[in-house]
Amino acid sequence: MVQYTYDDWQAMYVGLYPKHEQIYGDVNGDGKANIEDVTELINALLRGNTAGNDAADVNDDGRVNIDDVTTLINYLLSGKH
Ligand SMILES: [Ca+2]
Ligand SMILES: [Ca+2]
Repeated sequence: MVQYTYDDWQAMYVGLYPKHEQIYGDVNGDGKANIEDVTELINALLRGNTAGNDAADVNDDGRVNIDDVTTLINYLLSGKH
């Protein structure tokens, strides 16, 4: 039986799940920024569980709040995505 080291497992994991580039405003992580992300962001705020979701901090000020919803909506309306 083959013995795998930690490094082997890590290499395999990285191969299976390459670090994808984070898409601006992609709160739900489906690879696109759209109205669903606004919904997801609002729901996350209402649930109070926005921790650990960097994408939820749309305006990148270190906090997740209603300003990020506004920023995301403005970004989507701007058509720059
Ligand atoms: Ca999305
Ligand atoms: Ca923010």
